[in-house]
Amino acid sequence: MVDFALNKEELEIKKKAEEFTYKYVTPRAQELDDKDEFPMDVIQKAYEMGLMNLHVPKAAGGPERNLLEETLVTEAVGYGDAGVATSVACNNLAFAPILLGATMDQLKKYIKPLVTGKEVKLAGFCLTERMSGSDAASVQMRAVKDRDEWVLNGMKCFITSAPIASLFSVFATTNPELKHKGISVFMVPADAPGVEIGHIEHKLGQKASVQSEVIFEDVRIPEDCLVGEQGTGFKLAMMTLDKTRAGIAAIATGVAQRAVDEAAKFASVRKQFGQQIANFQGISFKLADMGCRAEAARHLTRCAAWLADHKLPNAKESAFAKTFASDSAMQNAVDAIQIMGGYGYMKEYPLEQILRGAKLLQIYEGTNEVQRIVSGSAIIKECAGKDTGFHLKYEGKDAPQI
Ligand code: COS
Repeated sequence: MVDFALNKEELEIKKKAEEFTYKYVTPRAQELDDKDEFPMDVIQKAYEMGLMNLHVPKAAGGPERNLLEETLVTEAVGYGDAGVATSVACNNLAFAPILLGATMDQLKKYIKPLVTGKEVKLAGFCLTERMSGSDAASVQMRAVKDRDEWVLNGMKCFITSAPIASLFSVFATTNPELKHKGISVFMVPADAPGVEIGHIEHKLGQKASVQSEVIFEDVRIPEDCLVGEQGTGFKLAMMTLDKTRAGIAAIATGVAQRAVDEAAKFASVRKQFGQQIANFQGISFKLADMGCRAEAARHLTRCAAWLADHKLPNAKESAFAKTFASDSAMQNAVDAIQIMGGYGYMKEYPLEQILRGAKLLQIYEGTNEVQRIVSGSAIIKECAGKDTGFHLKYEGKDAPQI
């Protein structure tokens, strides 16, 4: 049976996230963009309202909610500000490989203290390096075993929430010759000796999230900081991204919907040629396409999340959702500005900031080109040997070569 209705718990968390956005995010979005500072008070509020760390199991101090519920939260927060949504969601990304690979004892020791205190604690997902971006298997950061400790050396870049993080999930290789099979994931406390924050990035948009380099110099961590088996880090990274790309798609859906709503509101009050511009088909057809994109993005996103929640493969659907939703967010922001004309381009209106924030959605957690590699190769695999009912007229040596 297909059921598009949300259940009671889902509606409750969605409502709570919408209230958070309405009260604490939307009214502050322009100020946060101007200040370019991490909004700790806003993220603390999200934490207090139970909108963070959603997947952490109850036994490790978390609320043990599912991915569909996470997408409801990130869509609602993304509607107000994509940067705040990225900061609210950053722990989901950093914790995911740990939740996938660690034992309950490890979760109790390393994750529970981060999710049960009064103050919000943040974590960073350290995969990307200067020379290892889309090609995630080419990680250079080294991990060497020394008796009962791991010693880490290397540098990570563009790490979300790094300057204010308490814990990092770090991908490092024990043997670069093994390529992806040499990569493992480690939990590294941010205050471990040898961990330093490097250059802090200045970005085009999403100013309410912060990214920086993290430098690891002879960082010694106990052997129980290794997550899962040695050499499983790349798989854990891919499994993580299959989940979290649905979360990014949800932020993008929120952005796409906001652009529709602001443009429709403007078109309903703005009068030209003696009537509201919404009456002109040049405007209403554009709004129709924008609304269709936002709704389609929402369905793709929820489908990708639903599959993961039912322990079904979702790599292709997550990639579809992330690509379509972020392209839609960008297109809707551009179209909304066009509908609003000169007003849309001005800083007094929210659309120019929404447009700058939307661009990053097409880039982070795997560029949309990487998403197309993932979904394209899944399609080719699925179609191999598929009988479509169309058969070539000639067989054997006379068959046309295609
Ligand atoms: N789930 C589980 N395992 C997966 C997987 C998935 N979704 N995708 C790939 N794997 C496994 C493969 O099965 C293969 O395992 P075996 O060697 O045991 O057969 C292994 O991982 C390597 O797979 P593949 O050859 O496809 O890896 P590539 O090096 O070609 O990389 C891409 C594939 C490009 C998809 C990957 O590097 C990627 O996602 N890059 C983007 C990284 C990213 O998103 N960075 C942003 C960081 S967060 S801001």
